Amino acid sequence: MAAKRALITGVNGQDGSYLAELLLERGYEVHGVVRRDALEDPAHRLANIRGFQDRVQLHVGALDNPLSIYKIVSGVRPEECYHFASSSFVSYNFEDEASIVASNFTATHSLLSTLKELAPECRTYFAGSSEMFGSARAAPQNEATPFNPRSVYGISKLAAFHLARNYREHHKMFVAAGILYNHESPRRGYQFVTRKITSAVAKIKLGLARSVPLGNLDASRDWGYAPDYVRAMHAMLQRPAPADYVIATGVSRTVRQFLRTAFSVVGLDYEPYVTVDPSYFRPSEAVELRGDATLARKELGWAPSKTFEDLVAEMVESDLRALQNGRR
Ligand code: GDR
Repeated sequence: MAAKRALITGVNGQDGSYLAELLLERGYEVHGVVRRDALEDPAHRLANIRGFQDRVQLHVGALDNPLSIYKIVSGVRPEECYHFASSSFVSYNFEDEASIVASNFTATHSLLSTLKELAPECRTYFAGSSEMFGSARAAPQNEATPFNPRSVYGISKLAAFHLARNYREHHKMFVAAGILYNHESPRRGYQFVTRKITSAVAKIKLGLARSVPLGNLDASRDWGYAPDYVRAMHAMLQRPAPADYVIATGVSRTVRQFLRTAFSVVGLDYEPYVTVDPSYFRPSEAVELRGDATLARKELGWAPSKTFEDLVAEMVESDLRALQNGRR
């Protein structure tokens, strides 16, 4: 049987890279879209796919350019498409708003409308976010919880989510959306709080830094393990019919708990090493973002595989090894 063809936008990001590995293991022909600047700085921008880049067919594309998407989709004719390319940092900076809307909403529209014309049978995954619940009206949240986004990031994701639903309902395309809670790994970007902490812990342990400046230590999140979350995405596209699924662990923890656990991996107490910097505080912090993944458990047979403690330990140990090997 011919290998299934999959197209992953943002293949070099955390989720794109884990999903590419999963699909390669399952015998897919994997195509990935990256931006031109990634090819110009492969040591950093393609680091996540370094181990298997020769098995992924890379396409240079700008998702804000509909012609570029059109050319890629017409060449690849994907059977499954996973759309990750977007701005992933939840910024409250007004200057970022236009680019967040462009990358989260307009690019999703370009991709879906192109797939509708060129590959209407393609099964598509849209990456929604718990930020769409924003200042959530109830906890834990499931697929029926009302959305109440509180950032342009959440608003633009929610608009794209509604678009994805409309392509499913009106154009009868197979479009599934994950409402994913925070998911972390050694491939997480350094601007996110988990990786910021684990990389600082490694530096502090090795005497390369003295402290780490952070924002609200009492903010809480439902943190899971990214490789588990890409399993769920793949499972969504294997269902008889498309739907939306919350993917989460169901347990929320504070930034302080993350800190305590991360420092304990190297035998240190976090308090002397943390400074609080008000510039990292967010104007309207989401209330309690904690997901209820009952539907995913039932329909996808999905469950998280790693404990919070093991996730944090894996990230700290990976950052320590990278520093010891001179990779960071
Ligand atoms: P989030 O992730 O905004 O939830 O979005 P992030 O790791 O940036 O923040 C998590 C929580 O930590 C608090 N915090 C800090 N955050 C950062 N980045 N830096 C700090 O110094 C700091 N100090 C405290 C934040 O206030 C927040 O409460 C992630 C992204 O992956 C999104 O793309 C995705 O949609 C959501 O998760 C689900």
